[in-house]
Amino acid sequence: MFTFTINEMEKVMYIIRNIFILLFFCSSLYAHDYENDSVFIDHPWMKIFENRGAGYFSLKNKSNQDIKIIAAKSNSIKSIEIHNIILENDVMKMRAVKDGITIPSGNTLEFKPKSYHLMFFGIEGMYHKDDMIDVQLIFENNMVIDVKFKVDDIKSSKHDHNH
Ligand SMILES: [Cu+2]
Repeated sequence: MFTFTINEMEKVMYIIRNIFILLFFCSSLYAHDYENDSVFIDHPWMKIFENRGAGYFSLKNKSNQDIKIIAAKSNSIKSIEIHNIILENDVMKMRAVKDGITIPSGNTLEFKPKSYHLMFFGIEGMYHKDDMIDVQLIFENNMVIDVKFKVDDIKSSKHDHNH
Protein backbone atom coordinates (compact mmCIF):
# COMPACT_ATOMS: atom_id res chain seq x y z
CA MET A 1 0.00 0.00 0.00
CA PHE A 2 1.16 3.52 -0.89
CA THR A 3 1.07 6.03 1.94
CA PHE A 4 2.56 9.43 2.63
CA THR A 5 4.08 10.35 5.94
CA ILE A 6 3.16 13.79 7.29
CA ASN A 7 6.58 15.00 6.24
CA GLU A 8 6.16 13.82 2.67
CA MET A 9 2.68 15.40 2.48
CA GLU A 10 4.18 18.72 3.52
CA LYS A 11 6.78 18.45 0.80
CA VAL A 12 4.10 17.72 -1.82
CA MET A 13 1.99 20.64 -0.62
CA TYR A 14 5.05 22.88 -0.77
CA ILE A 15 5.76 21.87 -4.38
CA ILE A 16 2.11 22.32 -5.44
CA ARG A 17 2.04 25.76 -3.84
CA ASN A 18 5.18 26.79 -5.70
CA ILE A 19 3.78 25.58 -9.00
CA PHE A 20 0.71 27.76 -8.45
CA ILE A 21 2.84 30.80 -7.61
CA LEU A 22 4.91 30.20 -10.75
CA LEU A 23 1.80 29.83 -12.94
CA PHE A 24 0.40 33.03 -11.51
CA PHE A 25 3.51 35.04 -12.37
CA CYS A 26 3.87 33.46 -15.82
CA SER A 27 0.31 34.21 -16.80
CA SER A 28 0.56 37.77 -15.50
CA LEU A 29 3.48 38.33 -17.88
CA TYR A 30 1.28 37.55 -20.86
CA ALA A 31 -1.93 39.31 -19.88
CA HIS A 32 -2.08 42.87 -18.68
CA ASP A 33 -5.08 45.08 -18.26
CA TYR A 34 -6.16 48.46 -16.94
CA GLU A 35 -9.40 49.42 -15.31
CA ASN A 36 -11.27 52.25 -13.66
CA ASP A 37 -14.96 52.78 -12.85
CA SER A 38 -15.85 53.38 -16.51
CA VAL A 39 -13.59 51.26 -18.69
CA PHE A 40 -11.73 47.97 -18.85
CA ILE A 41 -8.76 47.92 -21.23
CA ASP A 42 -7.32 44.54 -22.07
CA HIS A 43 -3.87 43.64 -23.35
CA PRO A 44 -2.53 46.66 -25.26
CA TRP A 45 0.12 45.40 -27.69
CA MET A 46 1.88 46.81 -30.70
CA LYS A 47 3.79 46.06 -33.84
CA ILE A 48 6.72 48.25 -34.83
CA PHE A 49 7.83 48.90 -38.41
CA GLU A 50 10.99 51.00 -38.31
CA ASN A 51 9.90 54.13 -36.43
CA ARG A 52 6.19 53.54 -36.99
CA GLY A 53 3.84 51.19 -35.28
CA ALA A 54 0.29 49.99 -34.86
CA GLY A 55 -1.33 49.43 -31.49
CA TYR A 56 -4.18 47.10 -30.52
CA PHE A 57 -6.29 46.51 -27.40
CA SER A 58 -9.85 45.90 -26.38
CA LEU A 59 -11.86 48.61 -24.70
CA LYS A 60 -14.94 47.82 -22.70
CA ASN A 61 -17.36 50.50 -21.57
CA LYS A 62 -18.44 49.41 -18.07
CA SER A 63 -20.32 52.61 -17.31
CA ASN A 64 -24.00 53.30 -17.94
CA GLN A 65 -23.27 56.13 -20.38
CA ASP A 66 -21.60 56.36 -23.78
CA ILE A 67 -17.88 56.99 -23.68
CA LYS A 68 -15.76 58.36 -26.48
CA ILE A 69 -12.06 57.78 -27.09
CA ILE A 70 -10.69 60.87 -28.80
CA ALA A 71 -6.89 60.65 -28.82
CA ALA A 72 -3.72 59.02 -27.51
CA LYS A 73 -0.36 60.47 -26.48
CA SER A 74 3.06 59.21 -25.49
CA ASN A 75 6.33 60.82 -24.45
CA SER A 76 8.16 58.21 -26.56
CA ILE A 77 6.16 58.75 -29.76
CA LYS A 78 5.89 61.95 -31.81
CA SER A 79 2.26 61.55 -32.81
CA ILE A 80 -0.50 59.00 -32.46
CA GLU A 81 -3.63 58.80 -34.60
CA ILE A 82 -6.72 56.65 -34.27
CA HIS A 83 -7.18 54.77 -37.54
CA ASN A 84 -9.77 52.59 -39.13
CA ILE A 85 -9.47 50.36 -42.18
CA ILE A 86 -12.13 50.66 -44.82
CA LEU A 87 -12.74 48.78 -48.01
CA GLU A 88 -12.79 51.10 -51.01
CA ASN A 89 -13.20 49.53 -54.47
CA ASP A 90 -11.95 46.23 -53.05
CA VAL A 91 -8.82 47.91 -51.69
CA MET A 92 -8.23 48.13 -47.94
CA LYS A 93 -7.30 51.65 -46.91
CA MET A 94 -6.38 53.23 -43.62
CA ARG A 95 -8.24 56.32 -42.59
CA ALA A 96 -7.59 58.61 -39.64
CA VAL A 97 -10.62 58.84 -37.36
CA LYS A 98 -10.84 62.56 -36.65
CA ASP A 99 -13.75 62.81 -34.25
CA GLY A 100 -13.04 59.87 -31.99
CA ILE A 101 -15.04 56.68 -31.53
CA THR A 102 -18.10 56.36 -29.32
CA ILE A 103 -18.50 53.13 -27.36
CA PRO A 104 -22.07 52.64 -26.11
CA SER A 105 -22.67 51.55 -22.53
CA GLY A 106 -21.84 47.88 -22.03
CA ASN A 107 -20.15 47.50 -25.42
CA THR A 108 -16.59 46.44 -26.20
CA LEU A 109 -14.60 47.95 -29.03
CA GLU A 110 -11.75 45.84 -30.38
CA PHE A 111 -8.71 47.57 -31.78
CA LYS A 112 -7.27 44.77 -33.88
CA PRO A 113 -5.41 44.09 -37.13
CA LYS A 114 -7.44 45.03 -40.25
CA SER A 115 -9.77 47.14 -38.10
CA TYR A 116 -9.48 50.02 -35.67
CA HIS A 117 -5.92 50.62 -34.48
CA LEU A 118 -3.70 53.30 -33.06
CA MET A 119 -1.09 54.44 -35.56
CA PHE A 120 2.20 55.52 -34.02
CA PHE A 121 4.40 57.93 -35.96
CA GLY A 122 7.96 58.74 -34.90
CA ILE A 123 8.72 56.11 -32.29
CA GLU A 124 11.80 57.34 -30.48
CA GLY A 125 14.42 54.93 -29.21
CA MET A 126 15.08 51.27 -29.86
CA TYR A 127 12.65 48.66 -28.66
CA HIS A 128 12.72 44.90 -28.46
CA LYS A 129 10.06 42.27 -28.20
CA ASP A 130 8.29 42.37 -24.80
CA ASP A 131 9.34 45.96 -24.06
CA MET A 132 6.54 48.14 -22.72
CA ILE A 133 5.78 51.63 -24.07
CA ASP A 134 3.79 54.11 -21.96
CA VAL A 135 0.76 55.57 -23.72
CA GLN A 136 -2.07 57.74 -22.44
CA LEU A 137 -5.53 57.02 -23.82
CA ILE A 138 -7.63 60.18 -23.83
CA PHE A 139 -11.41 60.20 -23.62
CA GLU A 140 -14.09 62.85 -23.72
CA ASN A 141 -14.87 64.50 -20.37
CA ASN A 142 -11.18 64.67 -19.41
CA MET A 143 -10.77 61.00 -18.67
CA VAL A 144 -7.17 59.87 -19.24
CA ILE A 145 -5.94 56.32 -18.73
CA ASP A 146 -2.26 55.38 -18.56
CA VAL A 147 -1.53 52.06 -20.20
CA LYS A 148 1.55 50.21 -21.43
CA PHE A 149 1.69 48.75 -24.92
CA LYS A 150 3.68 45.55 -25.09
CA VAL A 151 5.95 45.31 -28.12
CA ASP A 152 5.03 42.09 -29.84
CA ASP A 153 6.48 42.25 -33.32
CA ILE A 154 9.29 44.29 -34.86
CA LYS A 155 9.92 44.55 -38.58
CA SER A 156 12.65 46.60 -40.12
CA SER A 157 11.10 46.34 -43.57
CA LYS A 158 9.18 49.32 -44.90
CA HIS A 159 5.58 49.52 -43.78
CA ASP A 160 3.16 50.12 -46.65
CA HIS A 161 1.00 52.90 -45.43
CA ASN A 162 -1.46 54.04 -48.05
CA HIS A 163 -3.41 57.13 -47.15
CU1 LIG B 1 -2.86 53.15 -39.86
